[in-house]
Amino acid sequence: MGYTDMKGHKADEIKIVRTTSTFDCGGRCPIKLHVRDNKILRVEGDDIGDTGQQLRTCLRCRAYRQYVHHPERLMHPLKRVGEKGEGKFEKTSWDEALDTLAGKLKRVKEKHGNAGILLATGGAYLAGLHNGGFAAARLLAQFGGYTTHYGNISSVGAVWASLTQYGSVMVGNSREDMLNSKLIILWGWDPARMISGTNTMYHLIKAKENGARVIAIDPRYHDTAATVADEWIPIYPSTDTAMMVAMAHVMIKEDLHDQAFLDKFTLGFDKFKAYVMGEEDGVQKTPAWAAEITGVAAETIERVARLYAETKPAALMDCQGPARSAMGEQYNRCASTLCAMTGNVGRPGGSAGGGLMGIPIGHMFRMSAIPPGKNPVELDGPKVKGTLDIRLRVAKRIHINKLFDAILKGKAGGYPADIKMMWSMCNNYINQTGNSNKAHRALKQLDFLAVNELFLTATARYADIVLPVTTAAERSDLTRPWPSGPYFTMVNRALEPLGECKSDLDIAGELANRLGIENFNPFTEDDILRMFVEQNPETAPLIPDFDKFRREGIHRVALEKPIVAFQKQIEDLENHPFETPSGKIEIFSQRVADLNNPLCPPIPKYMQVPEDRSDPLVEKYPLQLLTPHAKNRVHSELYKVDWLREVEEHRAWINPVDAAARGIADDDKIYVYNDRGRVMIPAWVTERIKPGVISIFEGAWYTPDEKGIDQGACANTLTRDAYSGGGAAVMNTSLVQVEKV
Ligand SMILES: Nc1nc2c(c(=O)[nH]1)N[C@H]1C(S)=C(S)[C@@H](COP(=O)(O)OP(=O)(O)OC[C@H]3O[C@@H](n4cnc5c(=O)[nH]c(N)nc54)[C@H](O)[C@@H]3O)O[C@H]1N2
Ligand SMILES: Nc1nc2c(c(=O)[nH]1)N[C@H]1C(S)=C(S)[C@@H](COP(=O)(O)OP(=O)(O)OC[C@H]3O[C@@H](n4cnc5c(=O)[nH]c(N)nc54)[C@H](O)[C@@H]3O)O[C@H]1N2
Ligand SMILES: [Mo]
Repeated sequence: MGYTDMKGHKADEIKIVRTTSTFDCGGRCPIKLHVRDNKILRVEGDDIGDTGQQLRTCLRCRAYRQYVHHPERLMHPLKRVGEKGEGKFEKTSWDEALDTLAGKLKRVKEKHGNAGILLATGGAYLAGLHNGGFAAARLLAQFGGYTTHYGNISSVGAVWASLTQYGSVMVGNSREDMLNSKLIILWGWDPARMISGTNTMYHLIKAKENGARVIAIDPRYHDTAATVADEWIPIYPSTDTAMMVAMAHVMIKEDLHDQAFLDKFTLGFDKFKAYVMGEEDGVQKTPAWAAEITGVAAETIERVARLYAETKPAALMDCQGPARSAMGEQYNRCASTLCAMTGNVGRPGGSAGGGLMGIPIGHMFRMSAIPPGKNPVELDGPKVKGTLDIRLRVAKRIHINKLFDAILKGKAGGYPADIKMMWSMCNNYINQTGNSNKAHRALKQLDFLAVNELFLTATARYADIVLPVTTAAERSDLTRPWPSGPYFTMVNRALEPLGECKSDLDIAGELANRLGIENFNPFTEDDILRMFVEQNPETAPLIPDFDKFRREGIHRVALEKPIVAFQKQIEDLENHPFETPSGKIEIFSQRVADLNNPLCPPIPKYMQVPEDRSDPLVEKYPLQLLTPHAKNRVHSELYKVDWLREVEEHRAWINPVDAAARGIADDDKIYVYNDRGRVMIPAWVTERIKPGVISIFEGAWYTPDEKGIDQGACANTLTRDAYSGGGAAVMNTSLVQVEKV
């Protein structure tokens, strides 16, 4: 293995390790790390591979070397010596750090009971089996239990919608199926930036070259639109459902919908129709009605409705950004309803909607939360049937976007426990959940916080103890590709742990010894991976040779034809019913009706919500704030990497009309603020955003100055810690005002 590189390093001094990262990213890139003297020299991308499919590495994995060897990476345990949040720490030993954490766990258990221990896991733990969440949950369950959160902050809206409508979260087609589409509607979907499966953009460009017409409906003229769209339709945030409902109106009125498909495969279309045509509430949901709400001209809505109904097959691609908002799940449900009305579900070149885009292959583990059942604190919770999501809600958990509110208010505020301490890993929640200033107050108040981290993040600054963990370059793991597959990836240890870093698994093991839990890690990191692949019904039939998989870091699944979600159901409903209670696509859901929650209508509906344009608060805060994901980071990860910072400066997108009205020129420093907080950020004055809307990418680190102004311009300084009826975290429904600094 190896070569002589430009600096004359000899081949035998360099080892090449095939691996992947574990970022909570929309892609999963196979990479080759060239390593010498425990240092990554360079990062190489994927080969063509035995299925002829090259999975091209994007900018974030290309910067992996700068991330792993970053000068600010934590190299030894820290204990806080300054105020919480101030960032003053001093070096401590592993023994002292672990003794402190173990001692605190024992004291809280004794004095307040296990429910006082809050375990916060995160987005990042989803990407790797050995990332902290699973080991810590196992440990704390054996220790008598803990309180934790439910509702993935990422995609609950879409999960709720898909489970309601289809009874399944595997609602996506493999991406090459887009080559069968004649029309592709990117409805709040920007895969050039958020990837959505490593090869998605490749197939989307191919589809375009193949003659597909592409329309983007988004408040922003995003990178994907700029690359492939024939048309951009700017829309006000949180109003998509109104446009979709009006499209249904056009189809029903002009008899463009596929009634035979609806009769055979769906339940409750008549109820939806009654709502759309105004029989339910006296309001006809016409294009003129929707134009007022959405800022999209009535003629445009009519034209898109006709085009979508008459072009076969057509793929309406809704995603999760608009769903991460107040009533966000209605957008995904309504998209699925349009997909059914046009008969595109289960058909090559069509789509099922639902926002998740997962295909049922390449998932070694599907957990989007710690599974219920093993945690003693939850065992006496009410027993309910229903989807995992519903069971988690009643299992004495806290909604993820209410984590800090729960710390502040405890049982008196209606939460399941009074939180005395928090152990946090694989997340940066002060930064990534709504209302960072409230989170700041909660973390100031909290008795004790321990954080397993790679960097001194915004959250870690409040910790009493910070435990330095290894990157995926320093350990072995299994990872999931973003749900497009079809391939499996393996993390191969390329480096010995840097500094004094330890893996989350080892940290849990050493704590177990201190808590008197015996035989906690009977298997090594590597044993677990082998057993997982060889014994898992998802992977065992597909990966016949673990050692080869391990060597190559990737196992690609050759597909004879594209995978199309629900194709089996559409071809043979009798033998393959949908996994819903009725066995059909549920446009009306009795399960939801039974919840009796006015914020959870049993058919998809447009509803006005706080902080949309109809809120009187618009007088004070006239701009709608969007908080999409940045191309040069994964949330708050990679924030410190210089190469990636150079890619794009953190600036707020603002339309020239809104900028001129406030005397703001391009690159001026501006304040963006509302009652929750104030950030300072340079302006990017651009016609790429709809007037009345401003956009700040999520993930920049919350950095309040002494006046409380967030100099880091974290988007969540401005968002609410709210969730909608179906559980979607409200990240894209906030009103703000802007002024020049
Ligand atoms: N580079 C990068 N890629 C990532 C991530 C990352 O942090 N960085 N994170 C990964 C993760 S965990 C996830 S969950 C996914 C997230 O993927 P998404 O949820 O799809 O991404 P977002 O950027 O939030 O939003 C997508 C688009 O929706 C638009 N949008 C927002 N609100 C509305 C609305 O009300 N109406 C309409 N029509 N459009 C709206 C935004 O302008 C944006 O263009 O991305 C993954 N990929
Ligand atoms: N306003 C707004 N907010 C959002 C969103 C939005 O669209 N708008 N998107 C939401 C979405 S989709 C998501 S998924 C969440 C993500 O929310 P988080 O999961 O909180 O975000 P990350 O920045 O990915 O934080 C992961 C942290 O884990 C650390 N880490 C990485 N690997 C390991 C490991 O092996 N062990 C340990 N112990 N730590 C590790 C990283 O250094 C990083 O600090 O953010 C949500 N927040
Ligand atoms: Mo996410």
